[in-house]
Amino acid sequence: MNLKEIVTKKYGKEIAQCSNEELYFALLEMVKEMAKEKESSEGKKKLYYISAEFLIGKLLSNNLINLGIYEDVKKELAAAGKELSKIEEVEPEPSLGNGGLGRLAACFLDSIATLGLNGDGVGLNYHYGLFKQVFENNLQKETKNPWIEDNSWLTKTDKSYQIQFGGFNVTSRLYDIDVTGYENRTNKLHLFDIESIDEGIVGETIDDFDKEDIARNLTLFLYPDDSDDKGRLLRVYQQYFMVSNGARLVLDEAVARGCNLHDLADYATIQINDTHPSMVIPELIRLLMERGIQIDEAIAIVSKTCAYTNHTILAEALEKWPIAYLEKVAPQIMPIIYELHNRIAAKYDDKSVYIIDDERRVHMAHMDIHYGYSVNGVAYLHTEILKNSELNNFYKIYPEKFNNKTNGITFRRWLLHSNHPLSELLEEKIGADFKKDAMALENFAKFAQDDAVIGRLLAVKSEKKAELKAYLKETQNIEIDENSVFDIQIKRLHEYKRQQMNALYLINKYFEIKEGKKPARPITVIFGAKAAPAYTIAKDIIHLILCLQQLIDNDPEVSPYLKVVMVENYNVTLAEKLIPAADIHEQISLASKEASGTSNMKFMLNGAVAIGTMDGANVEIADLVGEDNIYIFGESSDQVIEHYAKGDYVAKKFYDEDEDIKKAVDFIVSDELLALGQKENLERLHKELINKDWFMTLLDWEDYRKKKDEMLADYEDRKAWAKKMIINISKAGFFSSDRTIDQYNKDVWKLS
Ligand code: 26Q
Repeated sequence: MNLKEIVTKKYGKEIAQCSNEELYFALLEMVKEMAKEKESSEGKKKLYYISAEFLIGKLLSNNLINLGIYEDVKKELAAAGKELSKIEEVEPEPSLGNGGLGRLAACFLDSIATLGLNGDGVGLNYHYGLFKQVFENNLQKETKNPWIEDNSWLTKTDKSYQIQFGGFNVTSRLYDIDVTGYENRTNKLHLFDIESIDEGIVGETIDDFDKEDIARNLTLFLYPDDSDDKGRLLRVYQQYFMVSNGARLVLDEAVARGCNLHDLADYATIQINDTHPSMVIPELIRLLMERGIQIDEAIAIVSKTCAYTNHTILAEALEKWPIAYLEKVAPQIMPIIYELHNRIAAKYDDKSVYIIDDERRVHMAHMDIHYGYSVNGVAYLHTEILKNSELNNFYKIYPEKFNNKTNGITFRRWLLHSNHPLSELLEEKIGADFKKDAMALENFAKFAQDDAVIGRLLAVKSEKKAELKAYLKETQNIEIDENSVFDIQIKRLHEYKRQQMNALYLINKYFEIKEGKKPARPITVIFGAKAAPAYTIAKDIIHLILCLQQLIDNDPEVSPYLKVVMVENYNVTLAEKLIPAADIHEQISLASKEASGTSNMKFMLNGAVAIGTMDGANVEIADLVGEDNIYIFGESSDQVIEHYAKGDYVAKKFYDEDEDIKKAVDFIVSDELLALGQKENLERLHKELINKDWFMTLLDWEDYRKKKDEMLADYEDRKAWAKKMIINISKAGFFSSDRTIDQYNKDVWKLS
């Protein structure tokens, strides 16, 4: 049925008479119907991408684009006096992920379907997404973030399992979301839920529910960190629930396709997205044994079926669950984990590769590496660090298992959807090939000296800046100047990502302006970041930025030249507005700490220029665009790793010896800021920077400041800057997730 017919049937009226909400629900129905027609059962072997997070974002426009009907629907609505962009706003965003890892999983599903591969996602149906962030008194507060409505992208299926936990069991229910490929097949995102979930037990604040009542709370929340013990235990329950359901689904579907379980690896491959789903290994072994397969063979089968992706080198982020937790949650898999451990302990003396350590904790990543067939990092540098330092002891045992898969992003969402005018300009100049073959963007490079194209490109950027201005005014009552330089840093708030370094730069700029040294053009620095609720210093950094924002807004000497904005509740929807509007993007993590980063790729594709360290995928971006088209600063990963090894970085020395650093750092506890903020938070952050600064902010600060000033000066040569934009866009093709998925398929999954 077309939209008109659905609307008539559903509401008995014309499109013109419908509310935006009614039209949204009608479109949802239409998209689901069309997506269904493209479902496919083709392919003997099937991929299961199992992940605790799928940060899919809003789906309406994306599905319309992928189904090839976006323009037609837009026109049909316009003819009835309706605006598609207004209807988009009705859709709640499913924030089913924390950040990069979850968004990557969503981009991957898009590319898997777009390449026509037989592969589905498996995860959990959280009723509340990542908390909604609100600011009160310049502090972050967390509130609940519902997204499921009576009518949503979820389709209830008839699949259901009995999942056994220590002492009780629950009934699961599978819900599916269609994953439409770009002009290709429809795959599925399978989200498991429990039948007995009870949203009623959640109070006003997100922490206010009975955390022990697993049968009613299991899938209520996505966990933002591992800071409190009860929450941690709940997370283990979630993980086991996810993998037990996932493993059963894999086996059922394989059998339905003619698999006899001995040949499971010919029918299924499971990509484990970080260690959150690692229990799938012992669970699958257990289920195979239940179905009559001997342990040796069960282990061998699973070891040919599971592959592991690592997303972090921060030791504290590698999951190690106490045996006591696993015993409580899923005692039935413990004998298998012991067996897997004993086989390793019998073979190797080196305890660093054991699965169970002396403190009786299970190292999830170690289990994945020993009993999976592939281990990959997510950018060249990251994989090198895994091989040569972090996981070197494993690399020595299994060099053949290690491989790199540099992350990517789906151009459907991050170009075609979020930046229509740029897509149109590209299509006009280089044809439509880039939509399916991202490397065709290279052809845009030949316009680097073309004044007419430069003019058009700068006009596109201005248009997107004006759109962002209007959006922030309307939704957050924030006023920005579209003629200023837009410098944007959006990512989770973490000390290693060093938003605090950007803040110290701003303090320094504030001083300069006060002293009469005015920038060539006003600068607008925009932050977007959520901090994990229990991550104290991260919240203090948000507090500092919000206080700075207020201080500068209220200072008529400074505000005409500098504006600081921390947008509230940064999420995928906001990213889609912010990224196309950026002139400059900040990728300033301490070298060796950011596994890849993916916003760096999105910005580049949208014609923004990076200031960054040689970290994560920045290294590959720098290689591709060349040094004229990126602003690199700071110590290298080798130097940083050496500082950690020697323990020779002392923040206090930089503070004592550099006047500018001292002045900027001390401003955090100045009377001006204390008048706007909380003493406790600001003092804590001040102390942290001087006495600890684990991520070496002060080490790179001077270099950062120089680079940024150089960059802002270069921005004034608009033609030379536009050339940098063109080179960035034309080299972005490598970062299409279609390339990443093609490599996973050729090297790892080998689907036909
Ligand atoms: C772990 C235990 C308990 C509770 C929460 C967690 C948890 C949740 C989310 C641990 C890690 C995450 C997310 C990690 C993440 O997003 N990593 C990012 O992955 C991106 C995709 O590969 C990379 O680009 C980023 O560099 C990396 O930081």
